[in-house]
Amino acid sequence: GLSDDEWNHVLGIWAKVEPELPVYGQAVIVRLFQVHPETQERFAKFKHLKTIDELKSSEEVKKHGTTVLTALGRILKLKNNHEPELKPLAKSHATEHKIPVKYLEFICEIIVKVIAEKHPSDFGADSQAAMRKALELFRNDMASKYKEFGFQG
Ligand code: BLA
Repeated sequence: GLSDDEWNHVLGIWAKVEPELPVYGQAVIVRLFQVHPETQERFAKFKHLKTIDELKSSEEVKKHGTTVLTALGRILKLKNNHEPELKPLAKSHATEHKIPVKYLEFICEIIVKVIAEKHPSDFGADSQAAMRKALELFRNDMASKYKEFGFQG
């Protein structure tokens, strides 16, 4: 787990992200699809979006981005006790969406980058390191739940 100090860093920057969740969510999903186009193919509902302008102007992309960051925020706020929130998410991702752990790594790295771009002065080295650690904990616990649901990830 993370220390109290590390969680304070994580939740401190998250409090700055939260008022603009849809803006961050949209930026994260658009970037994910740009940098790792194979991830877009996992979404039946986004297959018709071909250009960057179509992605950026899609209300559905913004909505999905908001869903993702809302769920992540709930998990982060539970700190080291995120199991109840994580389990249903791991289940859907293992059995329905079948999202490899590698893709979780992709999106987590993009989340850190997008926050760093939008909050250059509030997201220093210590905060970034703490956020990376929290996201690693999230991914590791997703990966072990995946295995419980019979998905190798
Ligand atoms: C759907 N993803 C969801 C849902 C939530 C999240 C809450 C809706 C409920 C559910 O189906 O369980 C949450 N998604 C997250 C979180 C992250 C995220 C917390 O990306 C990352 C921090 N899911 C992934 C990744 C992909 C992905 C990396 O974690 C794609 C590469 C895909 N999530 C995905 C898909 C759906 C989904 C395909 C269903 C979308 C739909 O058709 O509505």
